[in-house]
Amino acid sequence: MEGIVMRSTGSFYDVMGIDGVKYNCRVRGKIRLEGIKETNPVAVGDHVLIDLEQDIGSITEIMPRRNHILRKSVKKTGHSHVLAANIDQLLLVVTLALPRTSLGFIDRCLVSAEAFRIPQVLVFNKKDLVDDEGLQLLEELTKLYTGIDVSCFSISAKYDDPSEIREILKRKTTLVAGHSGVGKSTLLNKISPAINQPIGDISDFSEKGKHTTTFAEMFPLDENTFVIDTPGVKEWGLVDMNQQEISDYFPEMRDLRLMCKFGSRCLHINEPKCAIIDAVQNGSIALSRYENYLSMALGEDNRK
Ligand SMILES: Nc1nc2c(ncn2[C@@H]2O[C@H](COP(=O)(O)OP(=O)(O)OP(=O)(O)O)[C@@H](O)[C@H]2O)c(=O)[nH]1
Ligand SMILES: [Mg+2]
Ligand SMILES: [Zn+2]
Repeated sequence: MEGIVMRSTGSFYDVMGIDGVKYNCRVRGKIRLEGIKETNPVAVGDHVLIDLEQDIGSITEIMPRRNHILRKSVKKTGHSHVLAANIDQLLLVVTLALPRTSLGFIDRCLVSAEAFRIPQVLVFNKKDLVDDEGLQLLEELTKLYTGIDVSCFSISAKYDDPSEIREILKRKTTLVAGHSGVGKSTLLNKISPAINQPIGDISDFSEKGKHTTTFAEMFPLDENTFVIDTPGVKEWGLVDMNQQEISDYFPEMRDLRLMCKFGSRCLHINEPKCAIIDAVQNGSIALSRYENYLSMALGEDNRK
């Protein structure tokens, strides 16, 4: 029978069969996807074939993926983790307070999604906790990211009506990601009480979340509408990309970089007549974006 992987624990999978029933499955034998070294061969969102002869189903085949999104494992070198397969957009939940998401983290997530050609949406959550200074920053960031075609929303998932966000989910499969404690599960529960995910506290000491959601799980909202709640991540390791490629994944640099004197060999670090450096100096490319570009191009660590 054909089905979609709704939840993965790494050894067990919940697969929704085309009959609408959820089956608990394991992977039988070795399933290999060509060219990818992954810690998890089967991901949430995968279309699979299952064999239901035993009391526990077996996943026997993964159908070709339309796309997937990977994050490099920061602990194990050379390993990548598929966050989900067959998705239409990434919804990145970030916060300016409790915990504070860094712009470096935001840009790494956006670049990763862009590398897999997955459109991105930014949700600034916990608006109720933001002071006047924070509200000004929120306004600036909204302007910055809207300017590079990332849709931005600000909300307090705890108190506000999320209908605007529900609207952009329609007829799409959306991967919801972000640091632990930013309110991903709170937002999804508000969007649909049927989701009913557990919610965690924020540690008083570190002001960080407590990794309440432990496995990625997909929930149906309406017909052809799915959302995937994921465990919070601390760092977002970029998958291998060469230095030239990185500026391709910054939409504001993509066309401009063709104007650099050294053309495609320019890495926009300190080369003469660099169109990107000029644009940073005249303010048409945001300094924070350029600094995060540099940290990625120079291969600095992912913890910023
Ligand atoms: N003040 C305020 N608190 C919020 C808001 N949204 C979520 N929270 C709180 O933030 C804490 C963490 O929320 P979760 O929804 O569990 O966060 P998460 O992103 O799913 O975290 P992980 O599952 O650990 O990745 C809870 O105490 C929520 O009540 C908000 O808009 N305002
Ligand atoms: Mg959660
Ligand atoms: Zn350049």
